[in-house]
This record gives sequence, structure tokens and C-alpha cells, in this order.
Amino acid sequence: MKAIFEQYGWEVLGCEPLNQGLINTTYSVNTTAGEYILQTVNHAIFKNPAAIDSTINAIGSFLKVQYPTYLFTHLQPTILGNTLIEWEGQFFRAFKKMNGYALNVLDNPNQAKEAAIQFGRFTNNLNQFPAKDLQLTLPDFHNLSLRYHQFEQAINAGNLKRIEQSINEIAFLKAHKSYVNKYDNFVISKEVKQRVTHHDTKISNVLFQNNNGVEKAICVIDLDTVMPGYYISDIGDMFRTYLSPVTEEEANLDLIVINKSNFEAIQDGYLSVMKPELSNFELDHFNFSGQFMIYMQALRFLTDHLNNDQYYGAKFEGQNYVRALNQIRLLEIFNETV
Ligand code: GN1
Ligand code: MG
Repeated sequence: MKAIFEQYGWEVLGCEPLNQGLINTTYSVNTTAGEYILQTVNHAIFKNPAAIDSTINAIGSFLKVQYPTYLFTHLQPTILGNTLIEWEGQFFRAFKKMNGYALNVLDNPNQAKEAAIQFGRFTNNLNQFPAKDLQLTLPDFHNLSLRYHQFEQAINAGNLKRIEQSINEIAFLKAHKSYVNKYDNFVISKEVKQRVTHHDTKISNVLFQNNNGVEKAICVIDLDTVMPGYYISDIGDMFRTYLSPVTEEEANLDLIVINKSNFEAIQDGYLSVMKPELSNFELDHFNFSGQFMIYMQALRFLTDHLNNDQYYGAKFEGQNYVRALNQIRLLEIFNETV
């Protein structure tokens, strides 16, 4: 790491790994010039780290001019002025540490509303930015048809033992294939727009501050999957991750319940910013966004389990299976409640 610190010109007092996200590795670096977040970009997943670098810089420059007071995680340049470092086959980038904290789970609807406002504002502030010019950091990331196809491939060519053990879950996901058709119809509609979309709106990707007991979201983070996309991705992932008091890792399915106040808070918060932008057809798919994202995540976790955890990895045998069961249960409860 020393070679990296030198490129930034940091005199480092301490460096510790942060447990954040499933994909990249993140460190908090304390230097004589302040605190930084240093990250390696997972090159196995993000095949083109330069595309992420270019996106963050492009939208950052736009926002700096158009919304000078908007809080944005600009990339930290090295002494030579680069915002992405390639070093011994690994890619690094850094951000100034923001004065805020992230939550892993919500404990009140205000947090859901605050986060939804921030994600709405992010897209809305970029509505004059040409979304189609953004590079695709992960092509087809939220393409449900493709995810379904990958699921079918895993059923045909995956780990036989795991396939046999998953017959109930496979049957459930097949029985809900109509979501794929609904998604296909949504994206081909002329009334649907591609906008600058975050694509990973979980609660830990929002920073909060607490001033005298008033908790406010201050900005969104983790911009690796910012791409042209559909608003149902962002709303849907909020539904997927804010409604239940337990995370996607929870193995006790009885603990998965839906908090309706959080649902309303997401709706109020996001639409307070984005409603004028959305067509009636888009708005008609508000609840579908939850089905779309929860279903897709269930597909992705089960697919990965059948493929021997190639994508997400697993800390214990069957971790992605547990996650898939969790998401299937969440989808069932979502459908009962909404
Ligand atoms: C991954 O790495 P992380 O936790 O930010 C994934 C998301 C999933 C999420 C599930 C690039 O995000 O799509 O929703 O795990 N990101 C990528 O926890 O695949
Ligand atoms: Mg992420």
C-alpha cells in the first residue's frame, strides 16, 4: 500500500479495512492531511475501471457547475492528477472522507424518506446531463431478461447437487416469470425514459448526519453502477432493502416483515423530487419496481449458488442459497402487503 500512499502524497498515520459492500475492498486511511477512503475496484466484476472513473468525473464536473452546493464524492487526484491508479494488476481510487455515517439497517421511516429524497435528487440534478453519454460500467446490469437467461443457464449447467436441493426455489422463480415480460414491456415503452440512475440504492449507500437529534441524509455514495437506467431500479432497490428490519443475509425467514411506514416514506421522499419528471406509465409501475428488484436479486443469488458462488463468493456453504431464500420470502411478503 505504501506505493499507493506515495502517489497521493499522503503521510499515513493509520489504515484500516472497512467492512463495506460485497464487491470492492475499502480502507479508511488517516493521514496528516485528513482522512480518506481508499478502495480497490474489483476488476473481475468491473472489467473497465476507467469507465467508472470517467463517469464519476463527468457527473462530478457537471454537478460542480450546475449545483455548486450539492455534496458529491469527488475522486481524489494523485500528485500527478490521476483519479485512478493501476498498480500490480489492481485498481485503486480514493475519496475525501465525508463527515457523516452510513447505516446498515433502518430504524425509522424518516431515514427511508431522507434516503429516497437523496436518490431522487441525484437523478433529478442530473436530468440535463446527457445520460446516454455515460459509459456502461456493467453492461446489462439490471436487464431482467438477461438475468433470467443466466438463471436458466445455471439450471442447465450448474452444480447438480445444488440444483436438486433448490427445486422448490427454482420452481418459484419460474412460476413468477411474468415479471420478466412486464419488465420487457416497460423498457420498450415510448413513455419510459432512461435517466442517470444509481443502481445500488441500499441504505448503506447514503451518508447521514445527526444535528441535535435531527437525522438528515447528506449525500449518496458508491457511484460504481451509475449508468443510464430506469427509475424502477432505484425505487425497487429501496423497497428491497428498506422495508424489512433484517438484511438479505437473514436466515430466519420469520424475521422478514414489511414496514408499511417505510414504504410510504420512500414514496413520499422520492416523489417529492421526481414526480414531475415521471410519466403516468412510469408511475403506474411504482409498485412493480419492488417486484422487479426483489425478484432479480433472488434470481441473482440463486444463480450464483448454482454456479458455485462465482460472482458473490460465499463465507460459508450455502450463503447465496440463504440469501435467495431470504429474497423469495421478501417477495412473497411484499406481494401480500402492497
Ligand atoms: C452488490 O457490492 P455491493 O454490496 O455494493 C451488487 C448489487 C447487489 C448487492 C446485494 C456490482 O453490491 O447489485 O444488489 O451486492 N453489486 C454488483 O447485496 O453486482
Ligand atoms: Mg455497490
